[in-house]
Amino acid sequence: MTAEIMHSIYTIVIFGILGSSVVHSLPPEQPITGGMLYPRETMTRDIKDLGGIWQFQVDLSTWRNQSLVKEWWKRPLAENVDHVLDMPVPSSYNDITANRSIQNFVGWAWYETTFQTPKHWLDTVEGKIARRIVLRFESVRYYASVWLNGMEVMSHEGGHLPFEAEISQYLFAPPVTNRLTVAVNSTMHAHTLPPGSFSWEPNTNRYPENYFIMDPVGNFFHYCGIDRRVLLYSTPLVYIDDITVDTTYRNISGNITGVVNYNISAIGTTTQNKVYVSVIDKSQPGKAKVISSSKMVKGDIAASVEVPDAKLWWPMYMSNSPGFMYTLRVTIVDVSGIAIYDQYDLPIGIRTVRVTKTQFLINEQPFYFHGFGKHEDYDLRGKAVDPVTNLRDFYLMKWIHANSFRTSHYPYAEEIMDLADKYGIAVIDESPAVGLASKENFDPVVLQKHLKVESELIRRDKNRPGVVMWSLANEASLGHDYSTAYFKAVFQHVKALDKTRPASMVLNQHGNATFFCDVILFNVYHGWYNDRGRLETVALQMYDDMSTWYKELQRPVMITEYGAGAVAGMHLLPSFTYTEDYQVEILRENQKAFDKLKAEGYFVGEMIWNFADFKQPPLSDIVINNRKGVFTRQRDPKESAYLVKDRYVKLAQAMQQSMGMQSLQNEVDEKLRFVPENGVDLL
Ligand code: BDP
Repeated sequence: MTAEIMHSIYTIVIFGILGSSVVHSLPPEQPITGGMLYPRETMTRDIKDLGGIWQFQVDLSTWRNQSLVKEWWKRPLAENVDHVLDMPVPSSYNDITANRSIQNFVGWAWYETTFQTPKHWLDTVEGKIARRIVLRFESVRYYASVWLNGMEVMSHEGGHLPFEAEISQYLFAPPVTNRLTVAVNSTMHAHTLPPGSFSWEPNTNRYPENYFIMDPVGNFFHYCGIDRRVLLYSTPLVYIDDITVDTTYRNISGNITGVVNYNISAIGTTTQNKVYVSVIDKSQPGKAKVISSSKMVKGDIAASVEVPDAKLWWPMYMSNSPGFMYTLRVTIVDVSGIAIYDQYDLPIGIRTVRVTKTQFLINEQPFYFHGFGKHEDYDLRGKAVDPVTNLRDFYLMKWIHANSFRTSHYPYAEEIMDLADKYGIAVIDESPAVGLASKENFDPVVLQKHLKVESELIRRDKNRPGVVMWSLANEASLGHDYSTAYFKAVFQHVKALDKTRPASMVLNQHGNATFFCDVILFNVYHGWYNDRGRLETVALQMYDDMSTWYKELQRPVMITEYGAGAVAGMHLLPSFTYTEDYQVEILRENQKAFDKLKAEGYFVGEMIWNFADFKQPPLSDIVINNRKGVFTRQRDPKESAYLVKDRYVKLAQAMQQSMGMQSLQNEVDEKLRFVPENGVDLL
């Protein structure tokens, strides 16, 4: 299906839903082309961050369409509305003001900023601008249309993933100021990813006139807006467009030779250009190890480079230098080898991943996941990340001795993924396909969006050693032929795009589509969503579930969500739901089952739901947040954090021992605070 058709479908759907008879021509959605390498500064590339305080206003007109009818992008926002608000970018817009209609806003929200183009970006050679200038959004949730100086530039559907366009032709030269306008729409419905529901309430005795209700799927708050960085960057006109790396190694009597296979596509090159590729070991400043290869190119090259005495990328607790990263430096030069056209530094790790019937192998060694399902969710900022929270989360993961997390329920910011690579934290990288339930959610229109999202995600994260598995969906309904056909197509697509990683989806039920999963990832809340309060059933039921999965499908099995809500500071003896005591007991009962399953040899990991409390939509059974975090939303530990730390230290230690490393034993006594009781073992 072409981008134009997809775009017109979207246009009809979204305006159909909002009841407008006016169908507008929005800028066409960008097809999946180009590499969209993460903007990194090098000697040939520079970046201008457009973050800061932008102008903002929402279109509260009855049909939410007056901003489009009146073409707000044609004039400064302040000329279209009574007053404009200030809004930080990046940030979700919901929790910044004191205004409920902004917190829950559904429809078009308008952002505007101004900037000057750096003068040297516009230098010309033979009358033509000599640089390529790109405008990039790291994520806008959910639908974005972008205009520069009143001219349409691009649109993009789907949050959490980057999109960009070349904008040289729309720019004004300094001192004239450029005006950047972004319209964001957060309407979710049966054909968005994730889906939502949308209904009009015609009974004016009970609802205000023209009242609609939009409920997104899931119990995480529907944060919207420009929630990641907005960057302008420039490259030369001859430039490196994409790099795909796949690594392996030879191990001859402990002597490791890394093999880095690469595919590079360059734009604007001719046979007068050469590409140099080097692998740089930055851990040895001053005497960086550089292994190079070079080729004549025009367009794409595929080749490989060998790294003698290679240091492999390992997750935490499998090596004394976990997360070891090399730099793959790609340089385009002229035929003399002297004049540099473009240079890009890609961080890479050398490692392999493979699954057997019973094991998850990293560098051919069994890996046991012990970590968390997370959310991008923070006070005030909603889904916008910042370096402070990012690092706090990684320090906490280190403190608690986790070795992994899942990007539940959507792709996380690249800044987070960078830290996972660097610290040796294994990531299950999830798409935003959470909660596909009704037949409509499996419609061909949604399938096309799902395939596109997977393409965008793999394009973004394919080179990350920390990403060890793809999760294609969370808790989809699987009981129908149409859902089997749907997932067959999504799995085939992902497997064709990436042959180096296992692919799976997170399950909460059995069904034919489970057959496509390389690893069984299962969510279940014994003692919470079923048999609530009956602690003595938890370990038995968890063991029964997971061993049944293995018997049925004969492949590695892991738990991706289990847990219980606990309000920090609330205690009762005996424990009761929502106390910290009950959460501790639920986790401990589940963990008894995990120990037994692990001993049986096919159980490959455990992830708690959730790392931290997170904001929910208004729900009846809890105050404000989902309280299943072992940390509060402000990242302070609950009692359960000490239980988990006790367990994860021991799991880390077992992993070190299996790798023949010096164990953490000497640290353990000092680190543990929570000593489990000697209860009756029900297994
Ligand atoms: C699981 C969902 C997760 C929820 C969790 C819960 O995958 O998104 O937050 O339940 O209810 O089923 O806490």
